[in-house]
Amino acid sequence: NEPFDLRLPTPGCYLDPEKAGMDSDALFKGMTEHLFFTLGKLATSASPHDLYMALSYAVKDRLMTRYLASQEVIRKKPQKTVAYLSAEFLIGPQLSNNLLNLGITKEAEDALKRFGIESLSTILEVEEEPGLGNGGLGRLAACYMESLASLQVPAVGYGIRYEFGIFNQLIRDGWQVEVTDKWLKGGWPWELPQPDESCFVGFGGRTESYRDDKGKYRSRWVPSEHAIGVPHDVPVLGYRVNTCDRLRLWRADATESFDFYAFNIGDYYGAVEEKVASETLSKVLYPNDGTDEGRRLRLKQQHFFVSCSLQDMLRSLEKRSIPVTEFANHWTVQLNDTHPAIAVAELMRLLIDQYQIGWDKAWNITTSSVAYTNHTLLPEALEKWDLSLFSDLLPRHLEIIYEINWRFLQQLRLRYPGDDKILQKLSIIDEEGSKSVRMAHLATIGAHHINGVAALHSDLIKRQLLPEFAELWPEKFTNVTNGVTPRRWVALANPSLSNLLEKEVGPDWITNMELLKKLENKKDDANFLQEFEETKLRGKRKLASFIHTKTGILVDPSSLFDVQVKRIHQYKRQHLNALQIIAQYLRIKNGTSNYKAPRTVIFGGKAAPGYFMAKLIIRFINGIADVVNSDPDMEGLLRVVFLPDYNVKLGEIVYPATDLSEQISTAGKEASGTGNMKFAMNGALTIGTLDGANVELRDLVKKENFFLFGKTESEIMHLKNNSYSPKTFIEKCPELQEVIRLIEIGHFSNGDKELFKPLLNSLTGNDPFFVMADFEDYLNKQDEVSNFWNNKKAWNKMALLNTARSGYFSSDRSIREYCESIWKVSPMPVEITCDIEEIT
Ligand code: HBZ
Repeated sequence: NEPFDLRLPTPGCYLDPEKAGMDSDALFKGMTEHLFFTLGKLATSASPHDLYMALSYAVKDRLMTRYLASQEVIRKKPQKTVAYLSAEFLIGPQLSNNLLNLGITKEAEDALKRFGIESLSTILEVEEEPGLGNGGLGRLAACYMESLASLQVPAVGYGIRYEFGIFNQLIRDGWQVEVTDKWLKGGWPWELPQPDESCFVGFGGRTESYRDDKGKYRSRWVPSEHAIGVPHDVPVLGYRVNTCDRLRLWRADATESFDFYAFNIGDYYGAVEEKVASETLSKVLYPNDGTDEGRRLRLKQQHFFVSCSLQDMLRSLEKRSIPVTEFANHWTVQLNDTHPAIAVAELMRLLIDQYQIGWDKAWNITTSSVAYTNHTLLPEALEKWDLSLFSDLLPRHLEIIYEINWRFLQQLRLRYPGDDKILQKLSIIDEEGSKSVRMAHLATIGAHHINGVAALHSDLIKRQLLPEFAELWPEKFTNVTNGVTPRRWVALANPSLSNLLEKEVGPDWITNMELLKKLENKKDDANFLQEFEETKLRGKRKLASFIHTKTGILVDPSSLFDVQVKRIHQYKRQHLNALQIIAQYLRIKNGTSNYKAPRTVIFGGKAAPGYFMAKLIIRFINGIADVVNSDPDMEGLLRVVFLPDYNVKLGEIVYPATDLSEQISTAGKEASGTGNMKFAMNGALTIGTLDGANVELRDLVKKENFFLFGKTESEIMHLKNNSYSPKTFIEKCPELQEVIRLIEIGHFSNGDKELFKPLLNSLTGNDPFFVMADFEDYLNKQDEVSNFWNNKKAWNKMALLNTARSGYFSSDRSIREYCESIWKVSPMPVEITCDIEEIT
């Protein structure tokens, strides 16, 4: 393994690869040059945004040696590379992360001081985050890229460079208002456009057969439309290693040839329309995190980025003179949910039509390289495409899918002779109603592994979602429990906790979270627990000040910070939390003694713009907040806050400031959850159901350090199958009746009795998410929470044990599991040396 030679003319390449160029003088110089040459500004008139840009460019320069060295290593010594295909990468702000991973945060602070900036946070605050994802799934992809690089695994993340990411959320009169996210408006310094590596993608048209050179009949696609994918690469540096992987995001451009043709025939407007249409492709992220709308443009987006990515992988083999038949030895392709599942058909098409490889060989290559991660069991979220839409847009892919399906069904016929039911059930084509293509079936048939994202979820995939597939191919089905990166979610977000951890167990916990187990020794050490509490208080003060600035609400950092941040969804049951707040409000109002501890209940999260109930839940929470926060009786006892525009940046403020983490989804509905992990690492206690990764979290932290409530998945199933009636639960619970009555009379809607009716009707009608069934247990558990809160020593001990025992949820562990059991790839350290003698 030859070391990368630093003498290549790369900026940020200095004599000592460890240190040079990384000191504050060099950073200052780099910033000054970028201010002058790149931004056209004088240091004397630079705004904080200018300084942010200058520092970011200077830091990006310092990634380049590692970035190029990492690519060079793969070129020289071919080894299997992970291709993580995801329609979303919610990467968050880049500057602080890159400073941390390079190990030059202090140096950057010193450089900034010379521009009169006393605190790095002034600069970090002006950074725009790219909101290229909806929630958990997109953020998971970002954590995984960071862990891959930190574990020195060669990897490329492939996705879409949306011009507009997830909308920004405003709250107006208690309602969510969506505003376009113009993350690129001030320029984004972290990307490297690579127009020379653009790819051509077709859509529509027809297929035709023709005779090849050998006289053999073949099929080919004649698309009617094209788009060009221009790669925009974002370097992803690992923590204190040389590996710098790549996130390759495709931007859609119009094709010039078509424009010229149109110009020639004088159809100027037609040409412009074509250009507008193909540039619309990567315009906007679909803001749905659950329901699948089955929109034409979305299928186009999926095919667009998948086709570009696969062409890019194949091209990389050609460049290295590796035969494409070796594809599976060089690329392992992970599908992040079914959004990139068209890859199964597209890889087949490229191999067969473009590279003239026979079906069996192509199928073998495809199924040896593709694996699929499922993130949901919710039927409305499973992607299906109308056959008519599919054949219109991707006619050749449909032919290939029919062939895949036919061969698969033949296999089934042998195994289950005469059983047409099972054939219908497993077929890629859903024949019911208007026919459609089931993307989960395509992915399952085309993949060598299918994994769920938490133990319970993976189990339910086998038992409920795809039982016949699991019986057919038990060896394909596996679990990889999600994880989150401790670099962003602890080291960056929570510096005071990190300092304490470092003092106690040394610096290596950042890459080996299991070391935190050592903290268990401190669980009865009053001084240590006090220090631990101090770190939490610091986080709470910061959040309190943020809340005040953003909402005008004053909250008390010594109250219990009870937090639920995640997308707004009925299954996540923010309304269960809201109802519980009303019950507490009533207790205080009624002067009963069972209100136990002062609380600040904080919510954050976006609702899909077309999801009426979710938007009504936001309005409901704000209605409650208005009443509670303006009532003098609540002073010092209860506060309710809805934090607008929850995103990665805000998450970094919220997690360290939380005492109680709300993970209260209906059992069986939340595939994993990842917020639950971030909270636990930062020393929050969880109140939660036995759902998703909560199950594993509770096992790890031990049941006495977790507030469990609610029906289990099998109890929920039982209720469902035995004509569940929420009324029976309401009748048993007088407090719940009072809560409902108060909403009915319009107490939280200025007397408007209609506003929350749809919500109440749902809850008291069929209550699809079993809110009524779990209410009483939840309320009782909240009392237990309050009792513990009143015993600070006990609370701190439990909180410490959560931090100490949550190391399992590091995404490093998840990625190791993917590498070993699914991808079969190993780390490949990148060496960089520089012979000073030779240079001078
Ligand atoms: O993926 C989430 C799951 O709900 C959550 O339980 C899990 O922890 C997380 C990571 O595995 N799923 C999503 O976030 N899903 C989406 O954001 C989504 C986006 C576009 C869609 C469908 C779902 O069309």
